[in-house]
Amino acid sequence: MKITRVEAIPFAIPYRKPLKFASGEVHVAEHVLVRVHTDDGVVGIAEAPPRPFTYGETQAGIVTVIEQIFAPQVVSLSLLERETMVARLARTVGNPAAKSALDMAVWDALGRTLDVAVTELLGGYTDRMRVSHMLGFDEPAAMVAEAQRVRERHGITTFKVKVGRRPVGLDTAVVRALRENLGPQVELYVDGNRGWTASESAAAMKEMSDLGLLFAEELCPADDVLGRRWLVSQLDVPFIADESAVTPADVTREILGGSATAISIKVARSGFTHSQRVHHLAEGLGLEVVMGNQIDGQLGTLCTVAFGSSYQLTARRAGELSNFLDMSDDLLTEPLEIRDGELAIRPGAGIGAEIDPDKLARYRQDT
Ligand code: MUC
Ligand code: MG
Repeated sequence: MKITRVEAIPFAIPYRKPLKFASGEVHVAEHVLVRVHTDDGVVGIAEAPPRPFTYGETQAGIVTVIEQIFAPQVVSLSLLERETMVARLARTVGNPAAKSALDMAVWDALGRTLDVAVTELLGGYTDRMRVSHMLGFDEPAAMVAEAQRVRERHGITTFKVKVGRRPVGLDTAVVRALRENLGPQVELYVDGNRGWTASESAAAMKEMSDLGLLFAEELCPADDVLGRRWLVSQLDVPFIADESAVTPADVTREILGGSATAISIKVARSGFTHSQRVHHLAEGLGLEVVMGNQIDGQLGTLCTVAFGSSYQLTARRAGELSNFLDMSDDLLTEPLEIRDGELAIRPGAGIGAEIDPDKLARYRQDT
């Protein structure tokens, strides 16, 4: 069970349709495939999606920090010494996606070694999640058409709507059009990626007060401390901290400071090990949790559903598991399928994913 080698392989797969939101846009999935090899001949895998506009990481930076700092710190550790690994990686500040991919590849390797699914190792609550689809910026008619297409094809009935444009009417018109065209049954919530001020957010939420929203997420920056508290105190829906609450300490600060009342867990930035800590904290605090999406490919999505299916609290709400639908291709031998609005974990050991060698050869950027 000893780690013998860690690979960090940059690859690029274009999006069929770019995803646009208040803090950035993504046209090409420029991710890093992480492979952890052990002395038993087992290989664990995970992917790191760099999000420079949210966490400051780049694809080249992730490859470099893994190759130069993290790989030497974990080689020769056993897969069972995960807390030692966490402590060693913590000597380097930041780099959440790089650390998380390494952590998840280690869990995948452990599952493969023991012939147990990661979901069972973590908690084994269920084997599937309802799916929430994220709608990026566009004209109202195009966003309604996308939601209808996704509902028809995949049975998805929960939608997260990207907001944060100016004037706020651009976005409130979209949410109203979605409610009018999709009917009262669908679940709708909004994510501002810090695009609005606190007062713009309050005005927008007032304008949408008759639309039956489920949540509001990161409408204004958490660093606008008093403005955000003022906003959250007047809302009658849970306010989700996403990019402002990555670590258990962040969650504690945001929740106890009154700047959020619910949280998003993204395994792409807290791996399985730190996501467990965040989950346990959320459970203790009595918070609602949504499994978020860091614009993951299929491998990252499998990691999200593996974690989300592990606990009652994370499986309760629809998880954001469908961004891969907009990618032109992926690396897995067997593509993921969302059926009747649900995504199931893969049967088998670890996270249950295999990389197609031909696809990896086509998309990798280091050869
Ligand atoms: C989200 O929930 O904010 C956009 C940037 C990112 O890191 O994740 C996405 C979705
Ligand atoms: Mg968000």
